[in-house]
Amino acid sequence: MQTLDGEQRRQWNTDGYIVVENALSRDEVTFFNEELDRIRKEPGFEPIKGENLPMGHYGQLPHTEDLDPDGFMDRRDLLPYGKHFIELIDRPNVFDLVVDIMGPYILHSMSQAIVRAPNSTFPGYTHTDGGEALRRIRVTESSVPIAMKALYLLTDTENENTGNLTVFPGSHLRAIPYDGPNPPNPYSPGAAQIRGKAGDCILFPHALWHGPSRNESGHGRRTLLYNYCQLFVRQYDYEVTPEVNAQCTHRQRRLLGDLGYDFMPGSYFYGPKDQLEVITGG
Ligand SMILES: O=C(O)CCC(=O)C(=O)O
Repeated sequence: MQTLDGEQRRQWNTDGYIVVENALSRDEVTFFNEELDRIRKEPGFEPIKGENLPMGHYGQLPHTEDLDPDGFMDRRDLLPYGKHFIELIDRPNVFDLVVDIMGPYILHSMSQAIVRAPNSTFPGYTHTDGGEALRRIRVTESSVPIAMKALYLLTDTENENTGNLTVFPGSHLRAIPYDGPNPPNPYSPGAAQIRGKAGDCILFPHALWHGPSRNESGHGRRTLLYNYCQLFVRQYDYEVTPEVNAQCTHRQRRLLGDLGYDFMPGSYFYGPKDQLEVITGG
C-alpha cells in the first residue's frame, strides 16, 4: 500500500493535516457534483433543530430544505445513495494513507456531503470533532489518532473566504478553549485557510481545530467527508442496510463493522485474525 512520504509525515505530525492533490479526477468531481444535486431532492438525514433535541442531531427529511443547488445542504449517511459512495470508503489513493496514519484496526465511522451557500451571513466556525468526549483527549505527536477525516473538495477553494476549510496548524496537540471567553473562530490569530482545488482531499484528525470560513465566492462550496475511527470506537452515522451490505466488498464490509462472525463479548476489542490481510488486501 502507498504510505505518506517524508514531507507528508512531517506535516501530519507538526501541522496536523495533509492535502492529497487530485485525489478525485475531473470526471469524478463532475459526477459527484451531479450526485449532490440529485440527493438534495431525495429523502435523507439533515440537521434538525428543536427545543427538546440534543445538540447536533440529524433527522430524516423528505428533501433538503433549500432546493437551489448552491443552497445549504448537510446530508449524512451517504452509502445508501449508491455504490460510488460506498467505493469512497476505501478508495486506494486516500485509504492507503489513512491506514498508514491510523494503522489497520479501524472502522469507517461517518459519511457526509456539505454545501456551504454563498453570500450568506454565515460567519464560519471552529470546532473539533468527536463532541464533548474527544475534546478532552489529547494524543502525542507520535501516536496514531483515535479518529480522522478525509474531506474531498468538489469545488475550488483557491481564494480565501470561498468556504475554505480553515485549520489551526498544530492545534491537534492542544485543548480547544471551546467554552472559554474567546473560543477560536476562522479569523482568530493562528487560523489558516486551506487553498485547494476541486478533487483535492484534506486529511486531518478529529482533534485538529477546524471549520469552514465565510463563503463569498458567489457559488456553493461543496465537500464530501469520510471519517475513520479505531476499531474499539463506534461508528456514528449509519446502520448497514442489507442493500448497502450486498454492494460491499469484503474489505468495505469489514470497515463497516462486519468482523466475519457474530458479535460476542470481546468483539471490536481485539481485531479478527485476518484483519491485517483484509485491510491491506495482502
Ligand atoms: O464545511 C466545512 O468546511 C467543514 C466541515 C466540518 O467542520 C467538519 O468536517 O467537521
